[in-house]
Amino acid sequence: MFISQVNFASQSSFLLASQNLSPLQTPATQLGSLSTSSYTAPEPTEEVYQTIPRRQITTHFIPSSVQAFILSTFVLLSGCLLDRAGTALPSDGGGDTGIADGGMGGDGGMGGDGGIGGDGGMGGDGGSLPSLNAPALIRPSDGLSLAPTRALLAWQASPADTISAESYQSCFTNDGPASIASDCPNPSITTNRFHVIHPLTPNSTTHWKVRSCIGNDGTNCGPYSAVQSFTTDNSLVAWFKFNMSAGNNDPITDSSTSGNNGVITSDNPNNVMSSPGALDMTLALDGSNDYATLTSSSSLDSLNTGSLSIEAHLMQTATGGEQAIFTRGDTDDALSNQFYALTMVDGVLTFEHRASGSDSDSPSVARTSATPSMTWFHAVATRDFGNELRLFYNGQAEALSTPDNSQTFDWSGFDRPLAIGAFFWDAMSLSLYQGSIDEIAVYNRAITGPVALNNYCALKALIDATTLDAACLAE
Ligand SMILES: [Ca+2]
Ligand SMILES: [Ca+2]
Repeated sequence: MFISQVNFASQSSFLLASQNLSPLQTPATQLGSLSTSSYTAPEPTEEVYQTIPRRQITTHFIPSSVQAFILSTFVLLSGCLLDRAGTALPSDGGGDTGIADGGMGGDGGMGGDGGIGGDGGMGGDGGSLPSLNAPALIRPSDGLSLAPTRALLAWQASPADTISAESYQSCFTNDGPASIASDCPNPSITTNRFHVIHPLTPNSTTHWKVRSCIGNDGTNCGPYSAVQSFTTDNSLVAWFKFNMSAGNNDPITDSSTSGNNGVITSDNPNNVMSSPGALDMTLALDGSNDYATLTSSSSLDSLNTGSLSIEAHLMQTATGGEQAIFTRGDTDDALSNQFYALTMVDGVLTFEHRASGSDSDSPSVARTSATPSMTWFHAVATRDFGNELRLFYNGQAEALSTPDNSQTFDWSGFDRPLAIGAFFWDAMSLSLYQGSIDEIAVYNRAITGPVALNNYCALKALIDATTLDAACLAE
C-alpha cells in the first residue's frame, strides 16, 4: 500500500497548511485549494522541533489526488494531533504507523489505487469526510454477445457515495482482464454516465471498468468497479454510414469486413448530405429516381436463408404509400416471387418475408402506429430460423410474427438487386424512399433485445449525448 511510503513532514508543517483553510469550506474546495504537487514546509516552531525531527515529504511516490486527500484529512485530524504534540506521535515521526495502520483504518482505508473513500473509507466509524465508492456497471450486462459495431458502456454512481461524482474514468481493453486489473492505461474521462466504444472488433472480448471522480476532469477519484466483459461475434455482413463528402455520389462504402460496397443511382448529384439528427452525413433520397444497390456476394446471398437482421436510422420527409428501406426480391415466377423487405407503409414500419406462395401465407410484421414525417427513429428487423419476424423501434421490441415453418424455401434464383431505398421485385415495383437513410447495418443472425437496445443507445449517444433515453441508462 503506497501510503506506507509516505514520510510525513513535521507535524507543524501540516498544522500550518491547515491554517490556510476555513472550516466552512466544502471538502471539494479544500481539495482544490491545496497544492498537490509540491509543498515546502515552513520552519517549525521551536517547541515542536524539539519534539519531532523534521522530515522530508516524498511526494513523487504519491498520486496527486491522494496527496490532496492526505492534506485535507489533516485538516480534521490536526486538532487531535495538536493536542498530542510531543506525546502521542511515535518517536520516528509517525509516518507509517501513525496514519496508514492506525489512524486511517489500515489496508483499503484510503481507496485502493489512489482513490478517495474506498470501501468504508475514512467514514466507516463515523467520520464525516466525503467518500466515493465503486460505480455499478449497468450495460452491457456481463458476458453479453454484441454485434461488432458499437457498444454503449453505461453505469451509475454508488448510492453509498457521500459526495456527488462530477466525472468518471472508464477504461477498456481487448488484451485480457489482467491488462486493466491494476492499471488504466488509456482512461476515458466523461461527465456522462456512459461511454461509446466504436467500432468493435469482430470475435473479440472487451474488458472494462469505471470509477467515479469528484473533480469534473477525472481527478480525485474513488475506487474502480469490478471488471466486466462483453464479446462480439462475426455477424456483421454490411454497414453503411454514408459519411462521404457532401455532394458526392461516389460508391457507398461498406464499413464491415465483407467488402459489400454499393452504388447510388440518382438524378440528383447531392444525395449525400448532412442532416440534423443524423450521425455525420446521410443518404438523402427525394422519392424520384434515387436509390442505392449492392452487388450480389456470398455474404449477402447468405441472408436469403437462415437468420437475418436489418438495422437502420431513418427519417421520412413524406410518409405516403410503400417506401422501401432495405429489400431483396426475385422474379423466378411472378406467382411465387420471393423477397424480404423492410419498408414504411403509410408511415408504419413493416417487415415482410416471402419464401413461396402468396401474400396470404407470407409472414409479416408491422408496428401498430405510424411515425410522423421529419422524425428520426431507429429500426431493427430480425428473422430467425423459425421464420419468425420481429421489429425493434428505438431499441424497444415492438412486434412479433407467428413462427412459420410451413413454406418451401427456394432462394437460389434471386435476380433482383439488393437495394437501399428501393424494392425490385415482380414487375419492377420500386417503392422509392423519400427521406434520409443512415447507418444501415445487416447481420447474419437475429439480434436479441439487449443488442438492439445497445445499438440504438450507442448511436443516439454519438448523435446527441444530451438527449439519451432514460432506458439506455437504467438497469
Ligand atoms: Ca452517417
Ligand atoms: Ca431524385
